[in-house]
Parts: sequence; structure tokens; C-alpha cells
Amino acid sequence: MLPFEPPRRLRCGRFVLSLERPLVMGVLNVTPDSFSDGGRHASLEAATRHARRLIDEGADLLDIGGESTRPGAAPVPPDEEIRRVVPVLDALRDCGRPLSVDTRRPEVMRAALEHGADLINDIDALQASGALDAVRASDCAVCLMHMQGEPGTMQQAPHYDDVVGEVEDFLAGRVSAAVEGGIDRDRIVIDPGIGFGKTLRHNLQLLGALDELAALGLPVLVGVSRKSMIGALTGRDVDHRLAGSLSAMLAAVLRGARIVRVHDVAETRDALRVWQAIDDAA
Ligand code: 7PJ
Repeated sequence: MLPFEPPRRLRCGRFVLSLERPLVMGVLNVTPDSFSDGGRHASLEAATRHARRLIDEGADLLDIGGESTRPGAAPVPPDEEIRRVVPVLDALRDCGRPLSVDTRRPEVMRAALEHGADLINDIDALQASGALDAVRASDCAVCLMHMQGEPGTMQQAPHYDDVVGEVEDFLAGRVSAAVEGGIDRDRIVIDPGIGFGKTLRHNLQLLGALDELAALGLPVLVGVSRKSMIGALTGRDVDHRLAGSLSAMLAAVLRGARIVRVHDVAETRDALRVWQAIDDAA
């Protein structure tokens, strides 16, 4: 049993999502390096094919990303990010699932919302000038994530005196800013940002204390899928981190995570189905 009453619903653009059970967010990267072939048409086709597969496997939401924010990645100009993301949104508009866009640029947020995005997933927690206004002007949901530093350099020397307290304070502050800026609480999701300016120990401490974050009373999203913390713990390269990723995902759900951002949707669904059956019987 969790010591708090978790939120039951999330308003999410064209959808109202029930949070009674954990939701699976499938990752859809549309960075050129994420598909081996070249041209834009080929990438669009590959992206929509991959999206259909994620939906068939049981994804509750799709998270479309046009900028790689992996440690050390170079920034992408906003107009290029828009050229990558908007055609995918147009192609998937009627796929029956909420479409999330992983971006920290207000220009990209506005374009994405004009093209039907239901959720803005912002690793910068709406700190960019104009980001709050872009989200307020719509009825989308927003994910506010914690990051220390910038993707290019964030893993060089992450430092906290009290990682759990600092991440919690940051997220509480960003939630207040969003609410004061006109975004209702029933549209807001929070995320500790596993791997974003954090050592392995920081990540483990955050996952272990996720119930403290969940106690803020907002749905918690967690992304651990294939991340380097799984590699560090198992010694596996990125293509062999499924078992470790599922284990971390379940540990997060047990501590109150309500949305899990994953690459391997079918396997995540299986893991959740088994856990849920046991939980229901308890
Ligand atoms: C996350 C994300 C995450 C949210 C990425 C990767 C890095 N958005 N975007 N939370 N991670 N909200 O998938 O390895 O953890 S990109």
C-alpha cells in the first residue's frame, strides 16, 4: 500500500487518461541517427511503422522526440526539430493514442500543439522563455522533468548535497510556476529525470525514494529503459539491457510511478500484467 492518495486522472489534450493502472509510454525517436536510412520520406515511413508496432504491443501513449538528449548529444536547431516532428504528428493524428512530444523549445511546442500533440514532455520543465505560455494556450498535459546542467555536459560532474530533497524541491517549484502560470494540476506530470545530470548512486537514491516524489500528489513518470545506469549495474551494452530495464521499471511502479517511458513495450506490458495480477490478488 502506498501512503498517499494518487491522482486518478490526467487531462491530456484530446484524451482524459485513467491513472488507476500504470501507463506505458512508447519511445518514438525521429532523429536521423535513430533510423539507418537517409531521406525524410524513408524516416517518416519508418517512424510511422514503428509507431504502429508500439501501439500493437500495447503502448498507451507515444513520445515523439526530434532532438537526441542523450549525454553528450549536440543541440538541434528548432526548425530542424519541427521538420522532424510535425510530419510524424500529422501521420499519427488518428492513431487513437495520445501523442507526446519530447522537446524543450517553445517554437517546437507551439508547432507540435498546432499539429495535435496531447502532451509536451519537457526535460527543461518549462524553464525556457515562452514555454509556459505555449503550454498554457492549449489543453495539453505537460511533463516537468528534473535535469542538472545541459545534455552536452550534464554527466561530467553531477553534484548534490541531498539529491532526493533537491529534485523534489525543484519539481515542487516548477509545479507552482506552472499552476501560477495557468496550467491546472490535472494536466501536470513530474519526472525525476533518471540519467539527466546524475551518477549511478543519484539515480538509485531517486528511484528508491520515488514514493516521496509521488507524495507531491502528481502522477510520476519514469524513464529507465536501456539507460546507462542499467549498463553500469549489469555490465551489458545498450542492446542487452531489457531484463535490467524491466526490473528498474517495476521497482519504480512499486514506489508509485504512474507512467513508464520505455522502448520495449510488449515486454513492459507483460511485466506489468504479471505484477498487476499479483497486486490485484493481494
Ligand atoms: C527521458 C525523457 C526521461 C522524460 C529521455 C533516453 C534519453 N523524457 N527523454 N523522462 N529520457 N520525461 O531515453 O535514454 O527519463 S531521452
